[in-house]
Amino acid sequence: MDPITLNDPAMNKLTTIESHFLQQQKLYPEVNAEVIDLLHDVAFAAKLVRREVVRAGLADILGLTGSTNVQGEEVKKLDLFANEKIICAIGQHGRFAIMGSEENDSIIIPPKNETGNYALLFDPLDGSSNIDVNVSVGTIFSIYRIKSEDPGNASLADCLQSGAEQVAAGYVIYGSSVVMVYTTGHGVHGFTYDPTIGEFLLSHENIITPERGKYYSANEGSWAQLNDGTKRFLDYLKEEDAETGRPYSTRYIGSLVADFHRNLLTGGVFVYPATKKHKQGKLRLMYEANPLSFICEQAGGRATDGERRILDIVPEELHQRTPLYIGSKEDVLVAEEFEQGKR
Ligand code: P6P
Repeated sequence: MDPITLNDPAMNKLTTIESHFLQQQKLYPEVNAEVIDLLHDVAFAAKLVRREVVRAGLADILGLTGSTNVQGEEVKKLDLFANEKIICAIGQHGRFAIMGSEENDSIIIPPKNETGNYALLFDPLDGSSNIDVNVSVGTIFSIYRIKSEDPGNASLADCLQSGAEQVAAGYVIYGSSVVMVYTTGHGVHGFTYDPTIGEFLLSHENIITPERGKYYSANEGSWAQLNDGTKRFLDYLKEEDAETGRPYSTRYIGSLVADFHRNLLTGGVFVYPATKKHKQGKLRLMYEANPLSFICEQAGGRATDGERRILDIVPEELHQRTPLYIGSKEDVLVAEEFEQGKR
């Protein structure tokens, strides 16, 4: 039998996320080496978080949250565990100037002599309340170049940049498989984790989201709290109209990353508007809406707060919230027309 040759179809290409990062840097020299290093660290942290998330159901055996497990180790809430792993994985290499986390009230500054030129904003484990019922959850992150001349004096202002300033963004969805999706502004690429070799392997190259979808994601249990525009938009999606592919199907998992990821791949729209309970919306601008909006636009989709492009919003607070309409471009445009009373 002849030895396999490199152009043999059987030579299935296995591209690890690390080698993809390096390819991106060669193809796009403006993607700074420090950004690539940070992406490496995030991918590593994701592997550590995955290890615990996939066995979360064993908490009874391992020890309940806040207690100690059979090894005598303290068992942390998984979102706090994820938070610590990401901070340590990023912090240990001294590659960042400042971090902002959904779990930390204030910013995280490295030791003076261990700093880089970038800010990392992240939600370590969004939807963590779903873990107990084995629903997919996710890590979401944004990377910005700081504005401060001296990285050793980075401040909150270096975090409070509009989403359009992001140099990279991504998420990890811990579901039936674990997938990491990222962009450096040059397309959107997805990698599926192979636990047998401990690598994220390229599985979704250059993701493009459909112009129009067939799913909508909204918590209609909040109907009484919704404004008239949102109610009319949701009613519109339920009407029968073959030409516009209506009625759409409802898909609402209650875990942002899971709903976003499905809509990104299949097409659809996710709406979390301002409600009577969440007057500014529930979702966070800096480490949920901005990173997902960067990815969505890179994949050909659209993301607004019903009026403004999410990436144009100038943040005032680290943990500020925003209404979010995100997904297939045509669906989001229709949502905006209802929100703005044009339909
Ligand atoms: P509701 C999870 O708690 C979360 O932050 C997002 O992951 C999710 O999209 C949203 O809240 C669900 O909120 O009000 O519909 O339960």
